[in-house]
Amino acid sequence: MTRIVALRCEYAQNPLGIDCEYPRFYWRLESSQRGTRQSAYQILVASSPEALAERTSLLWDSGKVHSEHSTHIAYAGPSLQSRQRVWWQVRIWDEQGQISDYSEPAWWEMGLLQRDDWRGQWMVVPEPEQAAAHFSPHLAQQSGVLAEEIERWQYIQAEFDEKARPCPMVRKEFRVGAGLKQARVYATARGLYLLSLNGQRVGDDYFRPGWTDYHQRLQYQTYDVTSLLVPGENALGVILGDGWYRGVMSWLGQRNFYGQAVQALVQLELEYSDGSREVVVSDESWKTATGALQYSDMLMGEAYDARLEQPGWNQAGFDEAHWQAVTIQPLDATLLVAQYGPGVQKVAELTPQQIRELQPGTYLVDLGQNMVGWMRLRVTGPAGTTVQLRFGEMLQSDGTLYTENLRTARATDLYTLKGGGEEVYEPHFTFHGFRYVEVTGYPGQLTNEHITGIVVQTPTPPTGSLLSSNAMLNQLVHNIEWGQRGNFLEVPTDCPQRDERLGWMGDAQIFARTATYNADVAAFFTRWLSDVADAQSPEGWLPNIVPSIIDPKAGAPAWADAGIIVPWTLYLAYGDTRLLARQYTSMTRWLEFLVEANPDGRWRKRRNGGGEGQWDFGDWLSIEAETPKDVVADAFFAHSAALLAKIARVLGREDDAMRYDKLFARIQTAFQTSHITSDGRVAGETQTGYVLALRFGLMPEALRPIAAQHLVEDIQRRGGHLSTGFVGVAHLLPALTENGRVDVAYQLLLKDTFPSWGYSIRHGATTIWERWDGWTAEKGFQTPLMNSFNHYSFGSVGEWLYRYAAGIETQEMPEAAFKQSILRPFPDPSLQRLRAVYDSIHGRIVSAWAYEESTFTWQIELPPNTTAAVYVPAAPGALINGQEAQVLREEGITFVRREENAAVYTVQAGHYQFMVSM
Ligand code: RAM
Repeated sequence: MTRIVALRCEYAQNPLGIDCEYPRFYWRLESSQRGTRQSAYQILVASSPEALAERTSLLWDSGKVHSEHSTHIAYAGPSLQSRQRVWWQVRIWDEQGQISDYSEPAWWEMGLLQRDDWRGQWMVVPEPEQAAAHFSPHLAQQSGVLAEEIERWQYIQAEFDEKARPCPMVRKEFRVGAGLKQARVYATARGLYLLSLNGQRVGDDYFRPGWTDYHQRLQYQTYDVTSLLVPGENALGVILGDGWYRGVMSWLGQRNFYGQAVQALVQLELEYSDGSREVVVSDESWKTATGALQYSDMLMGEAYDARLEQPGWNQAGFDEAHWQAVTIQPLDATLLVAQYGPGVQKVAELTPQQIRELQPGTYLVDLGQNMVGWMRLRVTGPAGTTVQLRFGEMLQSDGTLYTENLRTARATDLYTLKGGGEEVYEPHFTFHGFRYVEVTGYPGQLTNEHITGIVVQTPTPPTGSLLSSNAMLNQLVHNIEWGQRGNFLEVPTDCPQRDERLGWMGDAQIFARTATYNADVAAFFTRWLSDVADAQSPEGWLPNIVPSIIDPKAGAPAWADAGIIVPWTLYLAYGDTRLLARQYTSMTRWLEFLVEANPDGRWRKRRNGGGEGQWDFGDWLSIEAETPKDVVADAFFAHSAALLAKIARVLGREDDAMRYDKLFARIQTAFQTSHITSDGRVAGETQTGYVLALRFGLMPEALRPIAAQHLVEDIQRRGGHLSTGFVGVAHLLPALTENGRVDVAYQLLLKDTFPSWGYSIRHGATTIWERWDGWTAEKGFQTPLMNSFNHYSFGSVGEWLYRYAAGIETQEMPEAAFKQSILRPFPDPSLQRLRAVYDSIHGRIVSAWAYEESTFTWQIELPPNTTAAVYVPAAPGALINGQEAQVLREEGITFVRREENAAVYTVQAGHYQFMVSM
């Protein structure tokens, strides 16, 4: 019997408050039988669960649709109204025409779709007095650091101290009558907001309304607050933080980037059983004051003085006589959009592995894991005692906290006790990237019970797990996953700790495919890609950073190209053609903008904004190798053209596709003429040069073997070490594997001498480092000017682990998203066992192989409603399950052909085992 599970709408489980007119449905099939397939489906949509159950007055009945598709099925019923909640379920016919039961019902609810649905206004808070700063100076001056830079950091910090302001609170009391049926809050802010109702926090998400370019798009959130309300008097309370809106941003120390004054917009809608409605909105009747939050800044940290709390401020009956009136600004709702995907949430708690007392009252806490979030502190002591928490990723050689690499980011939280019992504190509007915490001024003995690491991120449900017989490799996988966890916070950030934390496009594109294996990042990237399109300049520039806060007209090769590469990657992983269509204008504008200035197929103009070269990164952070920037630029010019041709084809735009094919051919020729010699050498003769030429289809077919040989020789000359930077790294192992040198790929993977992935692991890394030489035994730390220990780019080797080592790959056309998988592992005896599990959008795919004496065993699992081309690695003459490859016959398996080192089969959904012996 086939069961239908995992119903999703716009990638979410029962989303509340969406503004997508024709949202899309997703489901998965569960079956214990081999070969289960869907031959048709029927979707029902109704206004209530009852109507759905009775199948009467349905809003939409798709009827029986003959289709195998179970993803991205768009709702096609009548337009839905603001606030409307609808219920849906689906049944399917299997391959034998058997009808399944209907799934459990699921729902989605529309947000506010019309501008005039908004009745609230912006509440602007009068600027409160400046907060006093009370820091203990800690910015150690160390030799080796550019003195001027330190001075600049100190200047920015001092300026912060001068200008930091307490976080305003706003409140409003209102009455709820009898017979309340349901209530929703629609809210957003310029700044960050924390909403409470009757003293209780609304929602479990953080840093709302999230980060978009607030000048172009501002998300609002929808919360179901029915259960928080009581008949009679109630109170709404909002605390406002600076956040991205006006807090300190980037190494430039920008402040008030989006605006000067924080503002809130709140609309509470009450619906009674008799059908009547009431609405409580932000207007001039709200009152404001400040309280315990002295300041809260994402980079600098937070200061909270519990003595200044205003108990009961967000509950009814509070005396607000001393509170001030807010001022009002009319609302233009044009920029408001519903939040897409979930907001930042707590995803884990970490207990310290070790707490050392450095001196009386000063402790050093080691969480054993470089993480992103904050600490929850429990403390008992006299009123007025201040506990200081400083955060860092590493320790200095004397065992004290290392913070210089945070640059301007002071990353310090201060909590001042109110006294009178145990107090529990967590910061509100800041986060840190750290493994170690220095706690100063703690009254009493600090133990594990008093301090806990709170890990936060934008929720992206894990979809991948990879386990091998090699402990170092397992740690690498762990580090890749934690690098992703720590940097998928609202936007794909480069790093989470120093004064940067920006949506660097180069990092995003190189890591995106790995990210899709590790976690369900569909909604996360879908949202961010609308920011990418927003960030495009009128002429066509895509920037290097999105949201764009540095230089909007400065698209560098391999950075700006994320605007094409990431949508394509999402298409591969999730099959999202609507996303491709949505981004299409942005992608073509970018490429045409380049073509216009570079008709000869060499990307020489429009490469770095002003042309000064400052934003032309080349193979960023490569090690002892300098790939010519022209090679990188032309390779990505070609790659973007090739991808755009594919994208056009997926979208059925054959004319465009042919045009971009031709463009690719032109760039390819230009590349070969300018950068490739007749004996297969790529200008610069670097690993990155070779792998880009090989992987992007730029190396003439006949020269591929010799080019691959040059690549391998370079690796060997370096004692089996890599030299790739951000641009080449993800392509290195795939290039070797595709060109017959999987052995070398494994050598690089498993190496632990410098430079290698293993080197950082041998020295205790728990996340991926920004630089191969972030720390070395010979030289210690790299310059603090740029040295993050949680930067995912080099973790992009994860893609190779899933796609090549384990061999879990999708067909691209006519469909992607593992509807038709290609299971083709590339094992190597240097690794005894590997098991990869990947929860694709169609369900679980498993590939697990092992070398056991003279047998190679491979187990696979394919989800219902999918098929795969399966490549069993077997040399000619080898027996598969005791039989010759050609004659192997089993239910669900069909022999297709013999390849040099593999027997190819078509396989239906199910579990299979292949034993290969000579
Ligand atoms: C660094 C960032 C990022 C990289 C750019 C070029 O400052 O951390 O990782 O993409 O530079």
